[in-house]
Amino acid sequence: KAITAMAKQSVTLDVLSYHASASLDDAQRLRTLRIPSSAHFSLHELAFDDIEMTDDDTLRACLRMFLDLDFVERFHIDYSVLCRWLLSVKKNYRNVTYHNWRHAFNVAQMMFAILTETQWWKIFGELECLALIIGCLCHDLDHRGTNNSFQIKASSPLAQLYSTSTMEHHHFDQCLMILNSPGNQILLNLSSDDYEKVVKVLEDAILSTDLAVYFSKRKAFIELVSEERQVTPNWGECEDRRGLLRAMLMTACDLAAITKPWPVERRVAALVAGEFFRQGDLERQNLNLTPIDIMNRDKEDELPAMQVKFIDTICLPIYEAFAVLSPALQPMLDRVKSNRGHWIDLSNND
Ligand code: 5BB
Ligand code: ZN
Repeated sequence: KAITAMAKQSVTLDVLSYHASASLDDAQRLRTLRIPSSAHFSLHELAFDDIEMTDDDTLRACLRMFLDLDFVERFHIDYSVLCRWLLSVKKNYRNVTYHNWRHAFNVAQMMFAILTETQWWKIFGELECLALIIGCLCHDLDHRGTNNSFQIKASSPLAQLYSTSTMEHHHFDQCLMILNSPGNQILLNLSSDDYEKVVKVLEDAILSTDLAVYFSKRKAFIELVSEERQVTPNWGECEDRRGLLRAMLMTACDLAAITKPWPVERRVAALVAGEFFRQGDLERQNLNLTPIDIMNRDKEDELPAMQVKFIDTICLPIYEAFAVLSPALQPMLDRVKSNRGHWIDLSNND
């Protein structure tokens, strides 16, 4: 698997050349838009749905989150630069069915809602909250609608660059590139100490969205929750505990479609399935492989049963733990269970 330094450099250049910054004109236009309150957009709602929002609304909602969490004042973020950075982040998502800008926006909104409704923002402090929100917005940057195992099977340039957490390393790279692009440097006014801390937390947050990382940390998290029951103010003093909680929060927000009211969950599941099936088509056409069941269009009827398995093996454990940590998060768990009932019903009706 090892490649020479020179080959790696050319792969790096190939991968990095996709990056594009938003235009100054677009940023100036966004800068002049009025920003409605968080209540106007229902940004504190765990059952939030973005379906009625325009793209401009999603950008204004992001600005509202930055303003309400006090990031703009606290970190002396230049507002025009923030507008341009947001537009660049949005622009570096592709038009894939599920892993697009709307998914990133929904994940960030869920992080905002959890941090505010549980008051956990006090545990993390402004610096880590900033890294978490940036992390959510950037965590799937330049996703191609294909997963890590596809990159490996296709020997894609990305897989040559990173053999594990392939896509997640790439999302983080893209995130740093945008943060370092002229006119997009929202962290420019942080001290070099604070900058390094934010980038470290950001890297950890984005890499934590690899499900393999979730599985590796889950046991420790569930043990911690069974010992501690609730998040107490002294969690703020223990970096290990906070780190584990941040990683699990990223997964809980990433998978949060499963915690939404049934009409939202049903709609989003169809988008996930559409993206999986497209990867399956590519595997058949380009790699001459038979896709696994979840990516095989011929197995579409089994989708409800797959969702039940997804809920039981991946989702229930994490939302059960979060409902223990904060009663404010119980509604998420309740809706996962209710959605499970709907998927069970659908899996029986054929
Ligand atoms: C998930 C792990 N994967 C490597 C193999 C398949 N499984 S699964 O059997 O639990 C599965 C999950 C099977 C089918 C699925 O969707 C069919 C429409 C899902 C599934 N995954 N369903 C969902 O509603 C959602 Br949301 C997801 C998450 C999709 C993103 C995958 C990347 C996760 C990064 C944390
Ligand atoms: Zn994601």
